[in-house]
Amino acid sequence: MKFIYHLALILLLLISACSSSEENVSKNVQAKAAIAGSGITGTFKAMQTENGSVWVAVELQGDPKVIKPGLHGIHIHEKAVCEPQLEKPFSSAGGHFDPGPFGSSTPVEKNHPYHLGDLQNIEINVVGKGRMETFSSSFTLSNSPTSLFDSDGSAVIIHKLVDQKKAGGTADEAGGGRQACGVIQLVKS
Ligand SMILES: [Cu+2]
Repeated sequence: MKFIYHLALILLLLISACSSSEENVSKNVQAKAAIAGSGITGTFKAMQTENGSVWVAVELQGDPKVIKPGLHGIHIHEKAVCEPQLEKPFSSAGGHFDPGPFGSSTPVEKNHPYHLGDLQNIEINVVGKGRMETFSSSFTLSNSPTSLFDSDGSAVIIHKLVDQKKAGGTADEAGGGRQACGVIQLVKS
């Protein structure tokens, strides 16, 4: 009887050890993107944290005549396709990332600014540089229904204008035209 008890205990310990090492793997998931647009470059970095939220940092530098000093909207968009040459640059990235149950990726629809991929604005200074750092609990980097690495991937988009975070606002109020884009990639450790 004592033997069975010990065996059960060992099995339990083994199972918990296995599951916690899996959790550690997903906690350490990291992502990056090289952001580029006409006269603008930058980086997007993300890491899944201990509590499941995702740390995000975006750095930009550009010609201040191109990327105007002030606030610019940043969102994660629904497809990993950045095409600057289109009539509407980077429209290939689709709408805002929003795979949730009420999801609609249209920037001008009532779900904005609560799309899962909506992020904080970035402030660009007078010499054309800016940094934005935030946490989001709206998406994951590891495998989940809200993972950025879904079948068509995701991209980060920098907008010409500030995102005024208005529900049901116009396209301009949600940041307007797209100035730069970066395909989000998993960082293999
Ligand atoms: Cu956007």
